[in-house]
Amino acid sequence: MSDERPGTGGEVVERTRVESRQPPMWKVVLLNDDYTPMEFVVYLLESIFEKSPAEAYRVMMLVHTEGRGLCGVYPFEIAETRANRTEELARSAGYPLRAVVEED
Ligand code: TYC
Repeated sequence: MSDERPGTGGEVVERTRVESRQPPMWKVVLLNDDYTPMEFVVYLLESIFEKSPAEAYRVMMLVHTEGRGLCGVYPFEIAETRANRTEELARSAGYPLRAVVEED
């Protein structure tokens, strides 16, 4: 009787999972605070994270009620750049808004 288990008969065993060869992705997570105006957060989500007005409002309200919310998932450099631009714009407007990058 032949052994039908893969990898026991000298054949090449191919990996079928492709995910592990992709570069890791990174989340940009927006944090709530008591000072940044809602309209300013909506504006940042539209201009930096390319959200529609409705989606930007939804994410802003999620952060406002839950404490944190996902802005998007990107390769590391894009995630870092968008998080930095978010905090820079907030800082220059005088707001303490935080956007953090986390591995997906
Ligand atoms: N909590 C803020 C307010 O009541 C609004 C806000 C939403 C702030 C989302 C930050 O990431 C944030 N003005």
